[in-house]
Amino acid sequence: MRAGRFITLEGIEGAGKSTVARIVCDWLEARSIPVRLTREPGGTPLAERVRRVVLERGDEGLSPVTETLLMFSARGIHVENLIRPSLARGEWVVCDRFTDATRAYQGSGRGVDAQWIEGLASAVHRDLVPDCTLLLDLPPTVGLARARRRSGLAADRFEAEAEAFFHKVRAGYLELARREPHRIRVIDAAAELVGVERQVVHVLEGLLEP
Ligand code: Z5A
Repeated sequence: MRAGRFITLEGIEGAGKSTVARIVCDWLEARSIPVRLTREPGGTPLAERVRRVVLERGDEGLSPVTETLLMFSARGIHVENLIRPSLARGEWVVCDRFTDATRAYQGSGRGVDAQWIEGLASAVHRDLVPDCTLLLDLPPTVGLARARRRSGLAADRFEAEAEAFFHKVRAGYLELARREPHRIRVIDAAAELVGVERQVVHVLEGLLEP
């Protein structure tokens, strides 16, 4: 059986990843392609427990380095128990965030050393690299307004960050896309949903070409 493909979605808060993830899955299912939708941090019961720890706004501090380690702990659990087995069964895995999020949020956003992050990435998931990453790009003002309309007041530690933080994260993502243009496809996510969908379908059609 042909191994499945690994598609990830990235972007700042409120970029529309969850919405687009659903569109991607529906498009693949309509073509009888087996697909597994998942997310990070989380994706399995144990990794979802780590998600709660890392996102919760508690009294205790969490340094950028510790936050990075928690992201990779959740990722290790997720890769071993869900992502690799699904790909081996021939399923396409559609994952809402993966290691590019750590590069952008902890690396560019929080200033964690990029080489150290790469070392952790190769220790945790070695050769596993997404076949395609859809980077939903939009100005932080637009993303944050969408996210706040949806969920009201800031609920987790990231949603509580100031807009300046998301400018750094966005710049980090765009730099990753500049370095890996074949893998990371930039989608104009400030467009109306129908326009976003058109761009995404164009990329998916390219993936199915022999
Ligand atoms: N994080 C990290 O720091 N390091 C890591 O390694 C990983 C994660 C893996 C949780 O992620 C946090 O973890 C995240 C980064 C950090 N925090 N932040 N920021 P998450 O992905 O679970 O949470 P999120 O980024 O906060 O996602 P979100 O707010 O749920 O946004 P979204 O999934 O990108 O957007 P959405 O829910 O699809 O859409 C938001 C709203 O906009 C919704 O009402 C939609 O109906 C609407 N929408 C969507 N598209 C459009 C368009 N095109 N036009 C108009 N309205 C739209």
